[in-house]
Amino acid sequence: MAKPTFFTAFLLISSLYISSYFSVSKAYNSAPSPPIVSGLSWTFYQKSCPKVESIIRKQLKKVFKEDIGQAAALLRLHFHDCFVQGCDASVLLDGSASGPSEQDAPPNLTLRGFKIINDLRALVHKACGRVVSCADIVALAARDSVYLSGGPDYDVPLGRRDGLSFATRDATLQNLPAPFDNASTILSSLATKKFDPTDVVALSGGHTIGISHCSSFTRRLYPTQDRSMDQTFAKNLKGVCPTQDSSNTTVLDIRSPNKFDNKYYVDLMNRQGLFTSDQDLYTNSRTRSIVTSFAVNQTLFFEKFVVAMVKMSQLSVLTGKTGEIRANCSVRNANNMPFLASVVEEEVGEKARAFSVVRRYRGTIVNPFSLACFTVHVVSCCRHHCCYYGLVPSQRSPQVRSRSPTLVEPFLPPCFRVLSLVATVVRVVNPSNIDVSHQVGLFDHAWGEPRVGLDSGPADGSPSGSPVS
Ligand code: HEM
Ligand SMILES: *[C@@H]1O[C@H](CO)[C@@H](O)[C@H](O)[C@H]1NC(C)=O
Ligand SMILES: *[C@@H]1O[C@H](CO)[C@@H](O)[C@H](O)[C@H]1NC(C)=O
Ligand SMILES: *[C@@H]1O[C@H](CO)[C@@H](O)[C@H](O)[C@H]1NC(C)=O
Ligand SMILES: *[C@@H]1O[C@H](CO)[C@@H](O)[C@H](O)[C@H]1NC(C)=O
Ligand SMILES: CC(=O)N[C@H]1CO[C@H](CO)[C@@H](O)[C@@H]1O
Repeated sequence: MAKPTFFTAFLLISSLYISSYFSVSKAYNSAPSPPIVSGLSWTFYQKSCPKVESIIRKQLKKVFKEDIGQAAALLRLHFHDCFVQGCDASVLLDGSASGPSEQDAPPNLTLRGFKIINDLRALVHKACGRVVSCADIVALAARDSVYLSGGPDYDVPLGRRDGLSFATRDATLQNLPAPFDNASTILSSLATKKFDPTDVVALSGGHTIGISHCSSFTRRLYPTQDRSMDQTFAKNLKGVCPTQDSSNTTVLDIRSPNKFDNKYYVDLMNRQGLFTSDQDLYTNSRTRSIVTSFAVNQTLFFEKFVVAMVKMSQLSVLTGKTGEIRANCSVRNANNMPFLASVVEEEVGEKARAFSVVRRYRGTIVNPFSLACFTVHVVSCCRHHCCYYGLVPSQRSPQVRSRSPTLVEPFLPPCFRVLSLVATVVRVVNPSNIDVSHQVGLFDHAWGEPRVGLDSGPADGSPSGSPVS
């Protein structure tokens, strides 16, 4: 008995050793991280998109080299996304396409960075297909914004899905604290999302980078000057914002406006916080000592910031089969007219190859919908090796059925989902004369045996050749 026990213990110890070895790969992971919610995971895209994080980081390095100010934009985007109905990328939904959106509510007046997110989405989907959610891209972009401007690097749990619905204007106003709020208001508002005072002070440290418009703080200057504000600081701000409604902007952290560091807390100790919501953290007795501790110890700030960010990044996330993976971060898939085109574009691993097949048969394709259908089919077959299993189970060939009656099923879902979507679209838009399964069957055959003419009828029942890889 001793032997197996010893062996088990050895395994346990060595695996502990290994996991602790990996967990220090990022500097701040040694700190206790908050529990991750079920459905999210640290390795979510390990198989389906192993490069997602390196693609995003590489691209953002490029973007920030041009304009480091964008880092702040992306960090704030994630904050707004998560605070209003959860980190579900609802903040990205384009109002003009599908009704009122978070972008149109007043606190979002100045959100920026949407294009960067959509560009990242395009890069990631080009590499992996439509598997990574916009919400995860936003969370990773926020992390990289922190890191690439000098802050801590940390792991982000992944697996968020994109929301289907907009946050109303009211929900947005209710969930985002105002810069005019005092610390006790902010503390109780954030407590409803399970943030403690340390989290609140750490998260506010996001204001160590970025800019603000005059309107967010001029009521501290006019008509009477806020007495908790340093005189010289106030005088300079009056220069930037000569009137209450000036449209100018200024930096949030005067000491190091583009660097993610702990200087924001030094600002607060010098009464140079820009918003009431910032400065009052140093006035309030529950948060004052936390501000001081971060001002004197950047390592401590980084550690607490990471904990709070990982918490924030998991607020009311959608996981599993809820929500969707948007093909365009600005619109729900259901409202996305070029959706078919983008499915085609993104599902393709070997884009050029698939399109050359499409081109070959273009002349025989009766209308744009069957073209889309065909294209999607070819493309998803290339990816999922499901080429000649047919569209619907009843249409599967006897040969396929007899060859692998059960084996067929595991192959079906990815291909089938895309195809049934196409079938639905075709039925809705053009109900009269398109027999989708017939056409797909036909093209199955053409794909397996190119020499068979397209006019030889449906190939269903005569699959041959091996799956295309
Ligand atoms: C605690 C409550 C918070 C309030 C009241 C607040 C308020 C604001 C306001 C009013 C602005 C300026 C908008 C403008 O006038 O252009 C701003 C900017 C910003 N906020 Fe917050 N915020 C809060 C929390 C956070 C959190 C938790 C983060 C991230 C961790 C964050 C990150 C940022 C960043 C990076 C900017 C600069 C954006 C840019 O340069 O485009 N804020 N915030
Ligand atoms: C904070 O603001 C709220 C709402 O405006 C107010 O009721 C409260 O008295 C303020 N607290 C402090 C300590 O100033
Ligand atoms: C905007 O702020 C700058 C200083 O940052 C100042 O020089 C300029 O005059 C301001 N512009 C307006 C229109 O007030
Ligand atoms: C700063 O904080 C870190 C992290 O909590 C801690 O290990 C370190 O001892 C602190 N440094 C000082 C000088 O207090
Ligand atoms: C995404 O959707 C928006 C809004 O409909 C549109 O303006 C934009 O061109 C779309 N982007 C792509 C890449 O299709
Ligand atoms: C930049 C931007 O989108 N600004 C809009 C934000 O929302 C207000 C309405 O609340 C619009 O007036 C702004 O044009």
